[in-house]
Amino acid sequence: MGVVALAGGVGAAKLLRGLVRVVPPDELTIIGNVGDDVEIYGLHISPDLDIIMYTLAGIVDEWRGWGVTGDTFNCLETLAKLGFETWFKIGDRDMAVHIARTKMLRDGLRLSQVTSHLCRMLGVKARLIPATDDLLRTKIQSGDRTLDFQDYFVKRRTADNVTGVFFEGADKAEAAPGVLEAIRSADRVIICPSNPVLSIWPILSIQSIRRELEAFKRPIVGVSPIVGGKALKGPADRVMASLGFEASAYGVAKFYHGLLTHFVIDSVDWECKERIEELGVRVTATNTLMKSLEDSVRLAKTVMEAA
Ligand code: FO1
Repeated sequence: MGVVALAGGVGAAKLLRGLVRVVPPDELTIIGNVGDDVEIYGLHISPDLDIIMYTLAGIVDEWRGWGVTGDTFNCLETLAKLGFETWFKIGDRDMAVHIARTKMLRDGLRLSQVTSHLCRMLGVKARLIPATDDLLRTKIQSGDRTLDFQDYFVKRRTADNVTGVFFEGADKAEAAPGVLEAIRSADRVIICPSNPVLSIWPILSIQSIRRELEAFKRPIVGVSPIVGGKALKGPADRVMASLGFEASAYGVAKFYHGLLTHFVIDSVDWECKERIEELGVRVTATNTLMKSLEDSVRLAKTVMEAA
């Protein structure tokens, strides 16, 4: 028995820092998105896994939500002098983690084994597993162009109109060791307040994970990342609207239709409650903003009590 959380980056990490204070860490398994992973300077970077790992290790740069607090950028500055592109801001300490990950992957370890090692060394007690050890990359379509995720997200600052999204490798990707077993033995699954299209869909695009969740007989509790029609962070509202989903808490519930049993929405969205309940989903309305650790703990408790 335990809790499984499906997680993207910053929004998920904020809920998870509360959840680890409400659920015993050895009962929590976090399944992290790897669709955002990217290779830069020959290094394997797993942004969402790192955001979660740094947050739970207490070393995340709170202001940016990613990277390591107080990091310096000497390596990046030298790379710029050497004529390399430096639009992806990797700090020196962060760089060390990517070097370590890449070295271990080259030595033949799987991403799930590497992640487990990094978490242990950084003092993260909850179990963080990448959704898959196989190649899975989120691709953004904008008209007739196809962009790599980080080109769209960081380099081009989400300026392109998203007309389609696909997940390269999803048809062949297997769930990483431990993922299906964790879901099977969980007494609830939480879908963190991450971008449904860009962060959670890549996880759900892995057929074995989707099937396991569809067969799951206990509560699946979502938390809306959209409040008052606006994404708490990032382009979730614009992406949902441009793909034909309503950019609202209702739109998110509809997106997860068939999976969700319970949904936690913000109190400002109370007028969505009835429509969401018509989808057969029980709704809890509360303050979902997580500005402080106390906010995260309070929301985590609400999520645990929702079902
Ligand atoms: N996000 C940015 O907006 N700009 C960056 O320069 C940036 C660098 C970066 C470096 C390492 C890392 O682990 C994450 C980084 N992120 C950066 C965050 C990340 O790319 C996105 O927030 C996620 O992929 C979306 O969840």
